[in-house]
Amino acid sequence: MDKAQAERRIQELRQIINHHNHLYYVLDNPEIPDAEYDKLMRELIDLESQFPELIVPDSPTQRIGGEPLAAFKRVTHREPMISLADAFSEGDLRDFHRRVTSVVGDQVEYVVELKIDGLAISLTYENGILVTAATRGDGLVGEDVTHNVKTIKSVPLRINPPSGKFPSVIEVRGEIYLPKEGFKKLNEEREDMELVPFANPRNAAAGSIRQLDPKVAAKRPLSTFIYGIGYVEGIQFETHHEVLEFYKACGFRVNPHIKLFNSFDDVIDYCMSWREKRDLLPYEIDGMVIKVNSLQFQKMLGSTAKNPRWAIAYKFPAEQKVSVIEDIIVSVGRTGILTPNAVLKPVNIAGSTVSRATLHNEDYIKEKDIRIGDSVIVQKAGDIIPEVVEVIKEKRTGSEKEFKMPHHCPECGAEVIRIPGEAAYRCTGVSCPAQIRRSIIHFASRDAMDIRGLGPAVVSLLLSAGLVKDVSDIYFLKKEDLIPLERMGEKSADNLINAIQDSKKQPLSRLVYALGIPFIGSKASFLLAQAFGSMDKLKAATYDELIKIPEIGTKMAESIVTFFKQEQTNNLLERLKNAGVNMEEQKRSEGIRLLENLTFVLTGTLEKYSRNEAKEIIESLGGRVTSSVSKKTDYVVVGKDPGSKYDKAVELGVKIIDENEFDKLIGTKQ
Ligand code: 0OW
Repeated sequence: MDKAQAERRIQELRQIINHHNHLYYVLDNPEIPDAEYDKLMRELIDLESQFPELIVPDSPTQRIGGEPLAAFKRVTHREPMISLADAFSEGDLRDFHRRVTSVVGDQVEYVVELKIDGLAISLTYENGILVTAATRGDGLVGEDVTHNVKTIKSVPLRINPPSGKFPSVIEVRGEIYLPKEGFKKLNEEREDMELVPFANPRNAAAGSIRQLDPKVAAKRPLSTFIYGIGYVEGIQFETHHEVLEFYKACGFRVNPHIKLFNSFDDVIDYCMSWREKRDLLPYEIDGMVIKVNSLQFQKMLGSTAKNPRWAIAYKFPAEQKVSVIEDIIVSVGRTGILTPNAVLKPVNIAGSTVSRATLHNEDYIKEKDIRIGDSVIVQKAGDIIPEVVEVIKEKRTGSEKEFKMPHHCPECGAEVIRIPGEAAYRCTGVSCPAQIRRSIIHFASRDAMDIRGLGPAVVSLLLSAGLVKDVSDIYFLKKEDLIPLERMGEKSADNLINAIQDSKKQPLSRLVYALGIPFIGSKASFLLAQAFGSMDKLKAATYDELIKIPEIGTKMAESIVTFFKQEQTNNLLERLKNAGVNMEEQKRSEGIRLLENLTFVLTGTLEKYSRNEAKEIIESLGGRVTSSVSKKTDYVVVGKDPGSKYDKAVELGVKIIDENEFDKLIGTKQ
């Protein structure tokens, strides 16, 4: 295909892809299957890579930005992004209406919108092209988040205004939000990675948009609703409703529940009707927004320093209801943390039946003196999980029972340890069903047994197919078990089986780390493996022996003893041994200070060792590790993608060795 043909095909592809983006992400009404869409995108990416001079900023391929930013640029809004005054009751709303009619008379139309619970965003288009996306910030100065906003498919990179109404500059305002479903999935992933879950979709959206690396935002199913206008040149509007119609015509995503009213009673009825209905929405709203429709009236009403006088937010009350705590049960999260929950007499709050509420942790229960049998006030606020707010002590009969956190995990019976200095209690069961997904993911991870192809998605498939119950089951998987799994072909099944077999040869230090003993990271695992040399010896180690090892503290020693005391730990180790998993540590030639007085510099990513481990090994053999290369450096060890230290070593003529040569030097067999 020559350049002219390519150019025509590229234009055609962009037009088709933008059209399908609009159908799928703006109108929620896709016409073609994902596979066909992906094929079009791949063709466009290929053609643009053959003819890079044809790439333009608003090509659909330009949504995933380049490298992560070092920091955010600041953007001063041409017009302040003011926020809304709040109304909490019908009375507050009628006061607002009275203030409006006292200025513009009683013939006034209102536009009523759902108040999307996300974060406000400003999008500036110059000659139809998106040039800047900025957060609200303090209303005057926000952050430039263009690189992240371009990854949101419902944000047009170019707008095609209806003929005759082409603004040279227009600042479009709206809300970026994370749908409830996406929020739930994101928090599950975060729990697997032992990250703190987001409290609500608003924080999750803000956390996603304020990422420096656009690839992170691109993975989040963020969406938008556009509802406001800021600075504009080259176009006039009479009413707010007209602005919204214009936005729809330009290809923006405008909320379908926006309504126009000329009677304030209807405005109030509409607002109240959404208090219950909102639970049916696929996104969170925390109220309604009422705006005077006429832009001329808006101008007459003006704004205070903080809020417009022509708009108000009606906030849904954080629904509270009284219920009774029938019992307190403990749930075990994916990270093994035990959370006490109140089992409530079912009560309807904000449109949904609530029979559970979180009690957070033991300290929370103590602080509020919550007992089983208490009558309590339960609240469902902006955050998702209902919460017990306080006890109604006057209703006490004396038959209420104190609650004590269990000493054994309710899921698996293993001992529970309280993390000193933290409120949380943690189950130490290595095969605890509640944690099984997380423990297999950890077991197979890169710094542990490094089983390529056994990532979170495949682990979920194995669990839902009932193929694994604890980590040792992976060593008894057969190829024919794997083939029927989704997206698992013959080749990937082979690769996975081989990777699992290969992992049996990993050194003991990796197996110790892979077991996920609380507080024992990869460095401590290495030191333990070096000190005891075999799993049997480590298993038999006493607290006093453990505490003697450098860097093993009391908390760690206690955790190790508790862990190996458990029956399920011994069952698991037995099964791993029968499967042929290595339980010995190739002892470094102990005592012989092989690398006495030698100086090393490490650069690039090593395959077999983390930076820490390599440093430990060198130091345990009498060597030194420094961070910069000089004439006094004896060896520079280079891993993948070495940095400038490699160039410096070449320049100074310092000996350069790769990872295999390093292994030979420290005496490990391959
Ligand atoms: N969150 C919303 C919403 C909305 C602007 C116009 C003048 C002042 C507020 O759904 N539907 N309409 C507006 O109108 N603002 C909204 O959210 C505000 C923006 C800043 C703080 C709130 O999130």
